[in-house]
Amino acid sequence: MKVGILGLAASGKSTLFRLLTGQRSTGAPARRDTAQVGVARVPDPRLVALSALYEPRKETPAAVTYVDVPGIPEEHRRETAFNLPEMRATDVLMVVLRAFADEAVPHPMGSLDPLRDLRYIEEEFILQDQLVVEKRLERIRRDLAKRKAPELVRELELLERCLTVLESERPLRAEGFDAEDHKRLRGFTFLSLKPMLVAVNLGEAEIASDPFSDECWAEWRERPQMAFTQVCATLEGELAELDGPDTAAFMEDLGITDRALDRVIRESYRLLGLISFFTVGEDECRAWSVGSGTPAVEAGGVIHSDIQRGFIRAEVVPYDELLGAGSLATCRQRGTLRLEGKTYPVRDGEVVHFRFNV
Ligand SMILES: Nc1nc2c(ncn2[C@@H]2O[C@H](COP(=O)(O)OP(=O)(O)O)[C@@H](O)[C@H]2O)c(=O)[nH]1
Ligand SMILES: [Mg+2]
Repeated sequence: MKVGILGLAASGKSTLFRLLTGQRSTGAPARRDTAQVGVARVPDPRLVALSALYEPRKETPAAVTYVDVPGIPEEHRRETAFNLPEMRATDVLMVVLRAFADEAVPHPMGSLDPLRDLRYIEEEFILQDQLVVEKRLERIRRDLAKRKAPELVRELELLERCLTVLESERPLRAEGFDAEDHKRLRGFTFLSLKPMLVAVNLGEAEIASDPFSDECWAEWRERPQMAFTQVCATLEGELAELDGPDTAAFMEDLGITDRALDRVIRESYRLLGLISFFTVGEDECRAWSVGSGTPAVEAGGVIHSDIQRGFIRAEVVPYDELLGAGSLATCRQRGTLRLEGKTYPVRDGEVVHFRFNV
């Protein structure tokens, strides 16, 4: 599961990518030929609390993988890198919109207007998808003229529905396809079908402002499969240089209560459709990622294929019950530790202990 970072040139994508994935800036602007891939740890106070209880040798949070596009040469700055195979292979798109002013860094459109940039980017997604659909439809019609395959007819109908949506300038993510349709559409890697996280990159003077308060954002904020957040890349960079008590003091001075990067990572995780369950012990306390509704036996398989193969039972307790009780043994006594079978859908925030036998 990956999040692709997209946006116009000089919106702060690479800067945010480095900050999210904990890579130090080299100072030089990144102008690489290949997409960069990096991993961010998902901040989770529940895991921190469980670790405080168990004092394990190792604490392992969940992770989100980010992909940054290569630098775009000057002459192609308006033709964004949206169509790179690395971007198509992602599950969520994080669109970075520039709202910071800096005369030393020219904006490719000549002025600051995050909503205009978002509209432009969304139009680009829709256009790219439309090209893919039209090409495939042409092919299907040609094949159908030769032989009437029911599978092809179904695909034709689905793609015609997609075309109607795209021609009315709407993204596919808003269309509400069912699971079956999603499965059929997956291979096309449509850009406008991917959930979208909009991250407005603010200037330092604006950090306390809400860039989405204007009326013109209202309609966007109601759209499905989207999330909106703001961040100030330079400020997050400064925070990353500090540690411990310095950070807290600095944040207090600025009047900010939470790290924008944490918010970005958490929203990314949510849009990826992932939930966390925990395993605990003196060796390791760990958050594991599964899709919402994943049956216990498959959740066990995420940890080890042996657990899936030899699954007997899952012992399950919500993390806050465990924190209140102090140990799994006490939960067992209190009757809050439940025994669940293979098909039990694991829920966010549950501590799970798998019993298996191979
Ligand atoms: N003032 C200011 N400059 C920024 C901010 N974010 C990025 N930049 C600068 O803008 C330039 C382009 O940033 P970069 O991350 O490479 O943009 P990309 O082309 O979207 O990957 C760099 O010189 C950054 O230092 C910000 O929040 N404030
Ligand atoms: Mg870049």
